[in-house]
Amino acid sequence: MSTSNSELESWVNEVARLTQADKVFWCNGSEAEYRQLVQQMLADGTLSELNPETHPNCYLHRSAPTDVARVEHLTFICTEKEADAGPNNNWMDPAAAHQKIDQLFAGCMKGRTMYVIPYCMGPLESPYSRCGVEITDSPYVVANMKIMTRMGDVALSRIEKGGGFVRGLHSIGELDPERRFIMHFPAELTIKSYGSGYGGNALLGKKCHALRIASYQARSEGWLAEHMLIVGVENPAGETHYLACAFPSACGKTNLAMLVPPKSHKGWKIWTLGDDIAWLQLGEDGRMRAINPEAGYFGVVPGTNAKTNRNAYEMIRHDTIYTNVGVTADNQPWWEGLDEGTPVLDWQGKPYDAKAGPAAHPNSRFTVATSQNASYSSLADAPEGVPISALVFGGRRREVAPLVYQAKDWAHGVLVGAGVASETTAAASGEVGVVRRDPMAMKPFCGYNFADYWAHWLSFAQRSDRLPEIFHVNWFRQDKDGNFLWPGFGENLRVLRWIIDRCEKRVGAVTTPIGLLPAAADIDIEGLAIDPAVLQELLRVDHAQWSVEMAALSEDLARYGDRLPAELNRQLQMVVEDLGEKNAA
Ligand code: OXD
Ligand code: MN
Repeated sequence: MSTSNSELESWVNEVARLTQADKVFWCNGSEAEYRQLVQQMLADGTLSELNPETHPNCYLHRSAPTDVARVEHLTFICTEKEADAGPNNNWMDPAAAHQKIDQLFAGCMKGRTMYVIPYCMGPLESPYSRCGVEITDSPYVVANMKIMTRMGDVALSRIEKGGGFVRGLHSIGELDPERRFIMHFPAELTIKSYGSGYGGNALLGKKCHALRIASYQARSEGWLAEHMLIVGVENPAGETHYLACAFPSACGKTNLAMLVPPKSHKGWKIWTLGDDIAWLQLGEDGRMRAINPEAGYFGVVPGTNAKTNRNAYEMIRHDTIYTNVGVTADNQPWWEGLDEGTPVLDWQGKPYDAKAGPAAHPNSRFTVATSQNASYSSLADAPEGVPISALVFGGRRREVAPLVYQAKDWAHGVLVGAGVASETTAAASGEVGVVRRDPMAMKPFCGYNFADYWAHWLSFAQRSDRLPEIFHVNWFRQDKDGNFLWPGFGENLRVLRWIIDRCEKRVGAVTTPIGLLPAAADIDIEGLAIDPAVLQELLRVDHAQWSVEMAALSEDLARYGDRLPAELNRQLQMVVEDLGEKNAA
């Protein structure tokens, strides 16, 4: 017996029988275990060591070239009724899905070691945390899970105290895109993932558990599992406000979470709690509190440099696993946007040829412990989480969405979240650069029907009158020639300040049909070379464009039919009517 939890013990035995693994290895989560796994992967070529002088304890993993991103078309939510998964998900009947994927698992670990990884999502002592166990045949997954979660003995002992666990079964299989599925069985708190070693498909604690399964569980338990970073903004007087912000993949969540205040902002500090996922619960006082279920960052590498994100740039100079970056002649990791060094090998290990493509894959990643970040907040370990002042949605939009606006109230904020849309990036396979609706930045991650999810969001208004204010931001507005209108990065603090001032009722706003906007004078632009006309443009609401936007949103919401909460339609109609009146005026 490796555990006193008989349910876990019998599941592990059952999986060992099905997969015919050579050995079963229970991970204890120690440093020695991590080092031993790294040595094993260095020996078999799964990892290579990067320059130990410049990048101590940093390793490079090159994935299979066809296994570089999440695969949404192969990701399924398996509920008894198709309607419970909703039009936002691919659906498969649970019995059929088990049968299909178990055939792939049968015998797949012959000659391999099966690792059992007990993990805890969230601080070990927090009532908001939830545990899981991932079984995998990939030591790369074990090493990444060690960085991304609280795993091993500490998690196992929490599981053994009771409270249940999510079962995640993973095999890299043959890494064959034709034999690949990521399946979720929310009612059984079970995940089965076959054929991919890529983070989002293989590190099951992350997207599969902490978002898809957790969002389903959160609905029945009265909380929210969201694709949000958590950041603390401390002003020179020492007051800190916490914000949870949802952006679609690769829209700069990691950069915002560890923003470096610009020189003009002496005395301001940023505290990072999380860069990808927030679990939100109502505290006893009616305020919303957030924990980050993760303990590491699995961030996009390209574009990271000392100017765009100094904290990230520095934290990935040691004790980091790199996946799919290029390397320089002296074996340092290299990626597009690094601003130093020259690649000699690309992410596939081939001689670098600029004409043949980038050195680093656009979705190349770093895996690093959150505690390595200079702006890390120790409150990320607080069992009670942090109180959230504002929820902020955003997307990558060349036009339409202004720099920032505030929702009129909670219900309108739910509509604002439901209306999030963004130009696609390399984080998921598929076409890059097209506008895609991504409600609450959860399109790939909501484990149930969006209509029920919005109803769940709306229901919070009945449970508390101290909910956070809701905002929408867009750092990505461009002029006709494709130049960004807003400098972004550290300067985004100026927008966060307006958001906080609104929460504190320290500043007014201009009412428009889409929500409340700042007066240009209320965005502090001291020390910023920005033309006042550009700021006006950033804060302009183009009614004709917004009418088109609302029509597109209405069409999208109509896909949810009768299940769509009437309140969401009512909110939409109010915006549409307001736009109409303003157009007529
Ligand atoms: C991620 C994603 O990996 O959103 O965080 O794709
Ligand atoms: Mn993400």
